[in-house]
Amino acid sequence: MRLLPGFLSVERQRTLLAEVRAVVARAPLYSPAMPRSGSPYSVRMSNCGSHGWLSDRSGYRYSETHPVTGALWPGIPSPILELWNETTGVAYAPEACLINCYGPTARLGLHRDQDEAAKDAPILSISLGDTALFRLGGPERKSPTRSFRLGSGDLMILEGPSRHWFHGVDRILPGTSQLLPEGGRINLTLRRVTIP
Ligand code: MD6
Ligand code: FE
Repeated sequence: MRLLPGFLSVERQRTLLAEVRAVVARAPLYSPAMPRSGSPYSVRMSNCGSHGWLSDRSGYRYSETHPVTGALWPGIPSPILELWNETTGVAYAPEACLINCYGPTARLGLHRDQDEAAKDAPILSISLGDTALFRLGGPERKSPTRSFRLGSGDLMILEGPSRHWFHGVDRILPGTSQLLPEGGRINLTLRRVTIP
């Protein structure tokens, strides 16, 4: 795992936020449902890129289209693509950018990201807004975990073995950032889906 705390200047965070707002204007945040149970996540989601990650009663998958509007996802904005090129060290482009939006009480359970055919490609995480208490474990659900804060402008790259480690968001710390006037946290995860 590679943590790049404070990688983004406030100016760069604002640029990314404006790009995310423009994406969400075309591809609105929706409330995904858990496989089988259909219970809703506390996190709202959207995507940009040729592939968008979805969760619903029938399972997890990548789709070219928004589950509510049926429209193709907007492209990944160039300031976001540039961050991938600056930090990951891989020559291929990302295909999916999952947008996770947290209110003050939202959380994300321990999981692994395993729906990508490009299973060893790095995942770049970009945090904006309120600080998250992030938990990173190991290769098995029962592996020991440690938790640390992800604040606005921090980047994290899961690569190598850590690409397959369990992780989640225990909670967010309301009022820790001024970036989002409405409060809360936005996390972007950039992924390669198909084998490069
Ligand atoms: C989040 N992040 O920070 C959730 N997944 O809101 C993730 O689930 C995640 O940060 C894969 C790689 C990096 C991540
Ligand atoms: Fe994840």
